[in-house]
Amino acid sequence: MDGRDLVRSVKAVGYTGAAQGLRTIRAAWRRRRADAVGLPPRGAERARVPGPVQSVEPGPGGGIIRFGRSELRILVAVNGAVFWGWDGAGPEPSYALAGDCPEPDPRAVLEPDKDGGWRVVAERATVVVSRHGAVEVCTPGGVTLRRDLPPRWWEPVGGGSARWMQRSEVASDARFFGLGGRASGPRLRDGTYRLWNTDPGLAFGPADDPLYITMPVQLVVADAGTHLVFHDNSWDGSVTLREGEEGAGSGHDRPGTSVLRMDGGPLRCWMMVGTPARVLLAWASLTGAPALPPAWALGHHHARWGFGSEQEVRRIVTGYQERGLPLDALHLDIDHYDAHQVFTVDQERFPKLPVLAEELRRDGIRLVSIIDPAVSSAPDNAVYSSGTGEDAFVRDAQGRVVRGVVWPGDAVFPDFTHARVREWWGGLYEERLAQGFSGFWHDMNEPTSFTAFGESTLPRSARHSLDGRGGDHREAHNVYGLCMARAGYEGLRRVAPEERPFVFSRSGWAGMQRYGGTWSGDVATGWPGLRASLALVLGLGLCGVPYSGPDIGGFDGSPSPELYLRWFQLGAYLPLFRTHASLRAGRREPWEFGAEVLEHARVALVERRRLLPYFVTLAHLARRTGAPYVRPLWWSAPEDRMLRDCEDAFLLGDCLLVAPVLHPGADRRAVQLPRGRWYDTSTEQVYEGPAQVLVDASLARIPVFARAGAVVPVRGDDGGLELEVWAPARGRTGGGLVVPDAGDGWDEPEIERYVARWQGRRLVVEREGEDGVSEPLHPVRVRGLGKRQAQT
Ligand code: NBV
Repeated sequence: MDGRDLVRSVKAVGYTGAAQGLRTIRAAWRRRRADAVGLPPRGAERARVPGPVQSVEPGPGGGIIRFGRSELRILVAVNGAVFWGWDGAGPEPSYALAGDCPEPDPRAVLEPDKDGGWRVVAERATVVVSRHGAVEVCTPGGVTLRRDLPPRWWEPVGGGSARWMQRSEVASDARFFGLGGRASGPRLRDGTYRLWNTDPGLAFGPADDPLYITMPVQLVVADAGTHLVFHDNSWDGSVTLREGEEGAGSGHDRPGTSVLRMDGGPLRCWMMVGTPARVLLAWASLTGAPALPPAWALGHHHARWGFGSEQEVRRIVTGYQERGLPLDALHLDIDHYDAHQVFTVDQERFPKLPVLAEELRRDGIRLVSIIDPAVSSAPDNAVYSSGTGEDAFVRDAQGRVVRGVVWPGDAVFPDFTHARVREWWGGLYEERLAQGFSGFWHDMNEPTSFTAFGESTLPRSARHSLDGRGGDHREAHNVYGLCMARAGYEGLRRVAPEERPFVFSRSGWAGMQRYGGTWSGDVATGWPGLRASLALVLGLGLCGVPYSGPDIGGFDGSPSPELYLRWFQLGAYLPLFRTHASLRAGRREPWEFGAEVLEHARVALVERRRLLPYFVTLAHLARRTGAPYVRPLWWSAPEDRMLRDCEDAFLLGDCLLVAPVLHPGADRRAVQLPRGRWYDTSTEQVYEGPAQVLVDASLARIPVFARAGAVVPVRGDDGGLELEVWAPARGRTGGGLVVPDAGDGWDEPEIERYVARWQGRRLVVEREGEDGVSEPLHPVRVRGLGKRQAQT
């Protein structure tokens, strides 16, 4: 057992008592025994490479190239994405893809290349395959974006899934992002990143890896272009990244490298090239549009493990109301369950939950429920009986139901990779709706099962349906949370068809955005934790998951008033704006940190509420385009190397640039501004980018800039929508999109398009429609006309 496992199990025991400790010891032995008999022994292996090219078979969008010891299938799809798979691997079946594999592009054809190689020329990329199986993807201009060397396999002599390794080269100036939620990011430094969803067990900091969401998705940004590469394989694996080095004009550049090693499963990948926006659009068209959260989920949420009782919930809500602080959702953690059992309520401490929920709802506050996948195996547990009747629980290789240990004690795990089980589970949300809950917070779904030693998850030999194909936990582990999210989302669509489901899930995989979002998990209280939480949101957005946010204040411990406030100010500009903490941590209510913090937190809360229409617009645009709300500064200028390395600020949509304070004691901070004119939103001072500027960052605020010409939909004093227009520079125009939707249903609001332009000395704002221009549909407030040029 490694030290972390030990601490983790001691901690789990600490929360739930000594009996739990014994259970975790028994569970660890059970797990070890299950794998000893259930996993194929690792015997002798035979190494293999593709060998020389032998023949080709052109087909739609590409074709098949046969080598001595393998074959390569290439397909360019109509959305511009390129697929290739070795050893007969095709795009399906896949847990990442939203639907059927996209149609092949009929214009992409396989043709001979130099030196006995082959190539497929498509509109956005050319794929060149050497006669030994190296695969190179180039821009239409012929610049190489990525070069995969011929892969290598190690096959068990007695049969079974082969391990494999794929080494790739990228430009020497390239930067790596993605791989799911990585606390050390957003820029992924040299190192090895594991692909195995993991509950770190303890509150984590930037050095902890892997975490709850891993994905074989790399977003690579280089001078020559941006590409996203996705290895569609859910097995355990690792990626070793090494940034390249430029030879300062000597011509001896060293390329960046990525070495991907997988323990099994298919060697297949998708690649998309173009601008970041184009790449994310293609990614969303392949893996699905991000679910649209209901408008209330874009407001402020307050949570805590240990609210404990109806009285405590009322005390907190009154605390918000008496101080006039906006609150949109309150979350109930596992302590509202009866004996920690999912889909139950402790009737003593919450005797009339539906009544409480209804009262809160009338005050504009929704209740959100935690949902753990593990079901108590106590014989009188109703979910256990009904699941047993459905044969819903994961079994081991001998056919026995796998028993683990989670909060309720001995527990069993639904096999979410089975359609029938997903349907059964989804139906259980009806009970939650009847209790008055409006949103769902999926936890512990890596899945986590406490063990005194070894990995805190299910045995690798545990059997899963994998939607009829059959397989074991080595393949199912990483998609467990994704399939649970699907079960919840689809169940809610059935039982409450009129409302947009709100589901956010701690674990997940490529494609999880179809069902909702995620949050940071148990980020450690401390300044490094604050920085890690921004890294996670940015990195996940680049993997196609636009809705997430941290536990403001950190999960454990007690933040200093300054740290709490800085976290709060950052959180106010992130999609999920939620304060949360552990049972044993200090409080997280804004009034617990003194009068000064309360006043500054109030400003952040009020500003978030004012920006709500903008967040709703960003949510709609994310659904339509795959573009995350929170974007790195290089989003619109990936060729700007300074921006590529800038990790302490972000763009919120097209209009705003947010520069959080991530270090203690700051009263000013430097901000790297991209090209163009920017206004400091609190002083209206003008700055011309590209530039590095030094701005005030006293405790009262974090710097936020508006792009000149931006049209930001905001909530006016009367609650109606207003357009805040930031004056474009003279001679320039501005504009933006607005999606007016204050609801939580399925009505499709029409997108409004606005333009702002100078007419002599007057700034005119008009709505542009199919039938010409018209008056804006909302009151307009122009800002930045005072135009005070700052000294930079
Ligand atoms: O359900 C309790 C916590 C929850 O508050 C937290 O947000 C999750 O990430 N949960 C983890 C389980 C306990 C962790 C020690």
